[in-house]
Amino acid sequence: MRAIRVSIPLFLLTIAALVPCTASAATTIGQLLPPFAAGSCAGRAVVQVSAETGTNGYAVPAGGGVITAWKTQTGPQAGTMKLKVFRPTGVPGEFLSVGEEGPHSVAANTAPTFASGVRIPVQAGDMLGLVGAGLNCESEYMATKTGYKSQVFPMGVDPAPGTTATIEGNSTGFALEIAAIVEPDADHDGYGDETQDACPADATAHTFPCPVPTPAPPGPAPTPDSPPVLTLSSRAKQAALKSKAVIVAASANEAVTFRATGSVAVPGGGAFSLIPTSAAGAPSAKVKLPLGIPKVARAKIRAALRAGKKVRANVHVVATDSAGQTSNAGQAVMIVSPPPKRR
Ligand SMILES: [Ca+2]
Ligand SMILES: [Ca+2]
Repeated sequence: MRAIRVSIPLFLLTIAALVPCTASAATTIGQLLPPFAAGSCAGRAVVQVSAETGTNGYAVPAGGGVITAWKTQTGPQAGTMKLKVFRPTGVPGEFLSVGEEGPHSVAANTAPTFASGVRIPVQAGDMLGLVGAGLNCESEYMATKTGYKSQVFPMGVDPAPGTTATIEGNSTGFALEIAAIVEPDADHDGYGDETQDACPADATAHTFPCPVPTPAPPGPAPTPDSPPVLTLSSRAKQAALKSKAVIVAASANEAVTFRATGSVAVPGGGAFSLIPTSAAGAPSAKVKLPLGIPKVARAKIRAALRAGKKVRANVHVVATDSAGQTSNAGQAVMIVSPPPKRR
């Protein structure tokens, strides 16, 4: 890079001509000032870390986006130019190479724009840089313009995208001849929403036809708005000693889980709990729920029946549907002696 400092007319060329002034939300960063014609660039990577107050900065503004075009200019020296985008890593002097485009040949005294195939997703705070070889790649400002600061990487170091590199030194009063268009990228798909993304609201597509949104999957089954209707249809008299259980028959108008409990009162022998049981029931299906009679109770029942006493069991069923709504019902069952065996 240069060493000679010369005075340059201070008419300031912004790059407003790079894009027509429209209502678009695209932003131009960087600027093209009169090229420093007395010096040429030697292929060194440079990043512009600040610009003079009141001029167009070289950093990506809040919101980030995608660089979709860039522009440079040179004076009497022709050569090649490559756009670089750098991101400070937080380590002093260290930058991540975010992206690049080029190099392109640039003829003397021209200011070409490059847009074909340019697509560099960027974040707020990313900074423009370049690698220029042979051409006038920067503008020398007056020594008082110390707001312009660039940082140079060691000779021969041009960090590939995705790699980091550390600068070798600083330079003030010089502005890189580089500017870029940053388009918004609301869906964060890496395609500029204004010229590259036909589906700016869909991160899965950037070309027509945009996918048709698929309807939301069906939700859970509608919640029953009323508790189940529970019906008990147990035999009123049961020879329960033979089956060793009091059998409850239950049904409901919807799918439920039955839970049956019960007790048996033995005259002169006490009261005993029956062994609870549970079972699932399909809509309107009769389900048999055997409530086991404990062995000690069976002996008492057998004795009571032989003495001609009446033994009664009380059973209780709770039906619970998928919504957690419940119904319950009770029934009395007489426990009787088994019919006499035929000879
Ligand atoms: Ca997009
Ligand atoms: Ca998209």
